[in-house]
Amino acid sequence: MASDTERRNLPPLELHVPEPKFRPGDDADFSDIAIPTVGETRRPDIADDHRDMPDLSYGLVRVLDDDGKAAGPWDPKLDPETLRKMLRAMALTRAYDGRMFRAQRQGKTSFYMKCTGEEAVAVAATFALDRDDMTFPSYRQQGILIARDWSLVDMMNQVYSNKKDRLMGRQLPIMYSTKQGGFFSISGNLATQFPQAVGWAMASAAKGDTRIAATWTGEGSSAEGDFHSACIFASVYRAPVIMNVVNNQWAISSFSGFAGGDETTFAARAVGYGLAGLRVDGNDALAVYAATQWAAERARTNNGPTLIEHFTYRAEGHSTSDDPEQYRSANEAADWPLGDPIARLKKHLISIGEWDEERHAAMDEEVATQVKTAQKQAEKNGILGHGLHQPLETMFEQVFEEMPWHLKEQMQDMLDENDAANGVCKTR
Ligand SMILES: Cc1ncc(C[n+]2csc(CCOP(=O)(O)OP(=O)(O)O)c2C)c(N)n1
Ligand SMILES: [Mg+2]
Repeated sequence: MASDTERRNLPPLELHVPEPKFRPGDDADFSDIAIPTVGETRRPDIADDHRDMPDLSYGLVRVLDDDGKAAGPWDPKLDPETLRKMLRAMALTRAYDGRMFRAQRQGKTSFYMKCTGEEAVAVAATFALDRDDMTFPSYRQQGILIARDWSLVDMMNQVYSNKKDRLMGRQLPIMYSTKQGGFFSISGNLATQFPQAVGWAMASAAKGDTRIAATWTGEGSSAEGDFHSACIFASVYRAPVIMNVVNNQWAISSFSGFAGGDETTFAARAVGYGLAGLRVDGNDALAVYAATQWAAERARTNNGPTLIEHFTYRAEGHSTSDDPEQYRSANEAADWPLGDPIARLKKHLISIGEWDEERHAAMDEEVATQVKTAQKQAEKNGILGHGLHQPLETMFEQVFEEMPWHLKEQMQDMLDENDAANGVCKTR
């Protein structure tokens, strides 16, 4: 054992507290981010052993170069019609976000979250999945529902907690849930969807089914214990699942360094857990598509799960309750070196002669009208700004098959209190 005298010669122990590189007022400079050229990150065979591909966790799968040309081994070589559909779904997602954000500012709902700059992560991945594959999203993948042509009116009914809200006002606005849409209920408890997705995938395999699961979490949430237990289960049982970490650099006001992003890549966690890992340019719709297609094929052929890090940037605030100007440099979004996913796919389509500025402007108008029309229809069912549209009892119902006595008692207390508050007199 060291004596006190020996200890005196040791430096005092220190903790490292990560600091973001830029704060409000600083000029953000991303020139130190290593961006491999298109084609530099190889594409292994889908049946290759995960032990033979640790380099993929440190590379960056890219297809679109700065001029909008598609190249390299990951080019999914999609036909122009599919590319245009993907572009439209991303533009519709952005238009929907813009409209719903404004609705919150107008007092029509209490809360909204945009996915600006991250549209490719959900939309392009959904295009690469089968319609009946099961998705376990976080709150920033509304693009999945839009890519699956889900009704915007139905989504808005949930945001407005109105009388047609299929969740009957029991969820925070934007926490959609639809079994028919293959879209698992979003949970406010971060990362819970990860073990749920792995469990669903294990059940699919146990039943001899052919459907796979895909799940998404933010990089900040990947520091939760649930993320890590999900990785272990996925690896041990080779569950048919795709696990996406959306590294948009920020978790509200905490930068990615607090989740481990300063020390290594998020994809590199795959190496430690014995999973295939891919690091992907999340603003390149073709790269997201190609990586998801690779991982889906791998899962579907019993070659195991894949952890995909989507390297992207949260271009706007965390939610309607956030003001990013308080904690990050104002020019970060505009200077993000991987650009904007919609602008990049548009440029690609133009470069192959399958699109032009006029068609793009017309598409933008069409999606804006589509969203406006849906909004009018949804508002006929009520808006949250006008109060509750569901009976208070729904708060207690549909949880237990048989409501336990203590909940019955609490429900009655609530109804009595509500009556009293409304001046309803009861004679016994
Ligand atoms: C278990 C848990 N911890 C904390 C929160 C509060 N919270 C909500 S969103 C958020 C940030 C998550 O950031 P990230 O995972 O990077 O996802 P992003 O918002 O960037 O998409 C936090 C801390 C929560 N909802 N649940
Ligand atoms: Mg984040």
